[in-house]
Amino acid sequence: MPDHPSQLDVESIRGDFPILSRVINGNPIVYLDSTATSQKPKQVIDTLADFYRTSNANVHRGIYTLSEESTAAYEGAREKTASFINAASSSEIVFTRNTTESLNLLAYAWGRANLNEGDEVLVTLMEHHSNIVPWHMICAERGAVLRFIPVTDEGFLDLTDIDTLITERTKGVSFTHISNVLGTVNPVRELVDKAHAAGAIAIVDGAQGAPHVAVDMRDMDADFYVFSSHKMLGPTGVGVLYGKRALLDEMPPFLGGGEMIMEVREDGFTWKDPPWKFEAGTPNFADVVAFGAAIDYLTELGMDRVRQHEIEITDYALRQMRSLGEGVTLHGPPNPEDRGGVVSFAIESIHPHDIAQTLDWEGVQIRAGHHCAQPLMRRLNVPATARASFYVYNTNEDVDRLIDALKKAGELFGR
Ligand code: C6P
Repeated sequence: MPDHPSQLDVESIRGDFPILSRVINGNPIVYLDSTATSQKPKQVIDTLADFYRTSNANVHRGIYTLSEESTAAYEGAREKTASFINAASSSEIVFTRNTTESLNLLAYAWGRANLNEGDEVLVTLMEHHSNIVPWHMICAERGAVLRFIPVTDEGFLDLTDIDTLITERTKGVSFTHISNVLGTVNPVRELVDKAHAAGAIAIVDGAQGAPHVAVDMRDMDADFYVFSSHKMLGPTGVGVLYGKRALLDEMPPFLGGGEMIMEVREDGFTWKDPPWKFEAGTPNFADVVAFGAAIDYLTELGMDRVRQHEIEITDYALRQMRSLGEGVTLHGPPNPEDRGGVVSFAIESIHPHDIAQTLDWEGVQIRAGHHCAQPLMRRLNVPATARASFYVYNTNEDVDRLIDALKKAGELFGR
């Protein structure tokens, strides 16, 4: 039991995650890669299996019982998603495959309609490739220019020149809520307000935001906010695109096909209202329904408690890593309150891939690589980092196992 009602009951949470009883290379698993994808509680796994066992039928297409049940469950998950992020209406929630697809949808549907020669899109140097590459592609197509907000040595966005970076040429500002490498929690509302003051739209990549902190769309005022189910205890193959209704109304559809139309004629077609106009073809309804169970699970835990737990475990991890002494570099802001539950690091004379591999021998699962953030790697002047990340099921004992395994790796590599 937790010491205080404001704390997560992590022991009981761990009991919900079957994968945490696995043994890897002779050691109980320590899963420290939730930034890449989270593990799934039995409530989500069971919802998915039960859906296929009892309610499976295509949505929006049938007037028979099973299809009506399936449609109600799918649209019910949309309602849950809307209330989880305090959207004004469930019509502002479009289901996609993942964050990447949500950002591509925006780049193409919004970008083609709104970007012209000489216009600018502003992103940051700490973006994941999925918030850079689609903008490169659409800017090249439209003759627009992609610009970058720099990053300070401490791992914050460098907003010194922000008023010269955001100008009347800026049509969109797209930035991550929380960095998947540095953990930095960005000043979302400040950037949203600056974008709006210049007449630009604000797009927030919430892939590492929505799973870890309470988000409120009406408070944040972003025009679009995107995230992935699989990083927040839900199944793979479900992404969310939140958009303000007026913008979703204005924006043309991205993919065309079944179920997004009102009428198709030989000389053209008309489309449905949002969100359905952006959901062409059979959606991933079974996984969306299970995503609804993930939202229920997180809601039950309480996002404020989730955030507090991550601050505490990150604080512990940063202190333990610092105690390893010289030769250990920790990337990102020093204060855990300024960051999410992700710690990227380097150990002098051991390649990050070697760190990850030797940790695996101890059952400790971390990611090493460029984390799909090559411009940031160049800024940090490293080819890659080792990265440990934490979620609701991680404990200080997991951090201890990480530290022990790092000490062993150090000995192995003669440090
Ligand atoms: N980052 C990581 O290990 P998808 O793959 O579409 O669900 O999410 C893409 C994405 C977008 N933005 C941010 C900030 C992200 O962290 C990610 C995914 C994983 O860091 C996989 S590369």
